[in-house]
Amino acid sequence: MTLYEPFLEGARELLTRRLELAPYPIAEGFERKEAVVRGEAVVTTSTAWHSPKLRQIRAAHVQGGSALQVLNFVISPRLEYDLPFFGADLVTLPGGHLIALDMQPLFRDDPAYRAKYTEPILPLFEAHRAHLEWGGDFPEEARPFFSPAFLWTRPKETSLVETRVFAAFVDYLNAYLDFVERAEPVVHPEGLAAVEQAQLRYLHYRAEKDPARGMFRRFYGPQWTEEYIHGFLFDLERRREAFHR
Ligand code: DBV
Repeated sequence: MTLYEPFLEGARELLTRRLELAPYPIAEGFERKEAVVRGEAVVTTSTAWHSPKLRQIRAAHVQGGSALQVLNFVISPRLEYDLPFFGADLVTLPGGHLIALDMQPLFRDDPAYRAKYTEPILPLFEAHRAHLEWGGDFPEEARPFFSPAFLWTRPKETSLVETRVFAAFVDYLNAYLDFVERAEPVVHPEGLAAVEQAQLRYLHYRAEKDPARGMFRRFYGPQWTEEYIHGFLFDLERRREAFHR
């Protein structure tokens, strides 16, 4: 078992139990990609589903030995819902572990939005934060996209990832699925337009600033990497026509 396999399997199990899941199309060449880097195979696998309220639930899983493990897991709601994004960036590199876990708000500075989607999870955040030291600086420009419940930590012990981080991941995902269960479609045209603009802003930022770009380019080349980023990881810009009713 590699470090993040239980996270992906745990998510699969929860999502299967709580949602009506269907497979989300993955273009040829993205389901599995392999390169040999300094004698070691680095394999990237993609998994994706959708559900009646969630446009894309997707995972990118990079496995390249004990010093290179990444699970990036993002849920993008359908454009009819004002739900936040679910975002987990679980990264293990030679320098150590880096963990980002959040429900990223569409309208961070709107008090009503905050009351609806952030305040209810603050108790969870506080409970987990007590065991996971703040990870320190992160890019200033990313700040607007994170919620006040952003768990950001660089655990020194792998056992902390397997226990506390895993528990936080499951709790955040369950809390997210509670929001999904209760979500009602937005009906006002201005509301729908605001949701779409906020989703595009976020996904555009993620695609432009993807911290994995350098790594993927080194392993698999620039052409595959750009296609993977824009055609799979953050694909709304390219596919938005398909998601308009
Ligand atoms: N990050 C991704 C995707 C990845 C991925 C799609 C498939 O968005 C991996 C892989 N993240 C990844 C890797 C690193 C990070 C770092 C490989 C290490 C980069 C390196 O050190 O070379 C949160 N991820 C980071 C960092 C942050 C995040 C803050 C460290 C700072 C940095 O180097 O940029 N997750 C990241 C982020 C958002 C998020 C910025 C949202 C706005 O959800």
